[in-house]
Amino acid sequence: MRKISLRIIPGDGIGVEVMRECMRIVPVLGEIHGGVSFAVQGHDWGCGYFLRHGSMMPADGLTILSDCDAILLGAVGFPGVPDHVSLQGLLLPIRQGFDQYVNLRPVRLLEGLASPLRIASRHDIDFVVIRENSEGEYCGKGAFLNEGTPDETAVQEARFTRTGVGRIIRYAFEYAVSHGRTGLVSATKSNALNYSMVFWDRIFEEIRPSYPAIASRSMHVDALAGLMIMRPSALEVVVASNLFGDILTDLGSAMLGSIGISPSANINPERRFPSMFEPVHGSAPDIAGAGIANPVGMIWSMVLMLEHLDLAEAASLLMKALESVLAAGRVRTPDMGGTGTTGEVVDEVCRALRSGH
Ligand code: GGG
Repeated sequence: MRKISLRIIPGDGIGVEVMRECMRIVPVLGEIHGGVSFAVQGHDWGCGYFLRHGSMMPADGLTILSDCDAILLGAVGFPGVPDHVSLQGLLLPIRQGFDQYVNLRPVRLLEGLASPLRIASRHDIDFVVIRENSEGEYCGKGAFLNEGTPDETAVQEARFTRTGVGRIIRYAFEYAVSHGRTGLVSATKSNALNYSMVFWDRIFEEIRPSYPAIASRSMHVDALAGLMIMRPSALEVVVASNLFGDILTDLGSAMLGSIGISPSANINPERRFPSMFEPVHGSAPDIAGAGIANPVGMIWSMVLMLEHLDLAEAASLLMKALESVLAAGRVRTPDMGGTGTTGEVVDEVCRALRSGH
């Protein structure tokens, strides 16, 4: 029996209830697989922890997490703690400390979802954003200068290294090759960002000749955002910097009809450290505690986690169960036009998983 050690950080707001409900899926996965069991250990880190202890997680948080097979994270941020404090205190130290330099975010319109876009077929929205996740605009460096004077200035650094840019672009090309994708777009803004994005583009140009079978090109991120809306079928794999990738994938979620749907995987491809899986959505304080948050992003993130753990069959069964529940459309949370609760959607997924459809 293979034993998987999972660490869960529900975090803040709807992260708590979404995680609580989705954890009911874990033993069902063990049941249907038969040869795997999951040991789940939770951590109450987040904004509540910050208000009690003055930090978002303990000083040895990364050491505590380091021996697990995977981390599941709910959501981070809540009124009372500034957003930059919560993000810089929990999410980013894990992503960067564990060198989870790939943030994989599929944007795929599953059957039963209603895109606000006018599209001919749901298959028109099916691409993956590979977001750089370890540096760039999220390096956290900068300064406030001349504070309290008329010359007050904020300087925000964006740090791009040859190693960091090269490995994410190569990963995106390799992803395209291994997933039968034939097109790749690199998001740039080199007209305005005359150092960082000129450098990004230069490295992209160095790497792309090694992948002649992939039709690759560079696009300014603003034009790319337009293309996502006007002709999403033109996209297969997008590689983007940390900030561009974050913004494009919130747009990607909106294309699926709700921010609650999209999954993400923060991956350390070399497996030197655990990887972390989290829905794209945030903590949604406005509906926190109401029991109506959409669990689809978290369930889909669990599918990505199972794939990363080389549990391909379990991943495919869970995805099939999720897709059949969405396609049937009997239970939906309000963001998807229904009146169902988080728990009711999870009940349906567990039922579908047990019955094999
Ligand atoms: N589900 C994770 C979460 O709370 N995300 C909210 C957020 O602001 N994320 C920023 C980011 O992914 O960079």
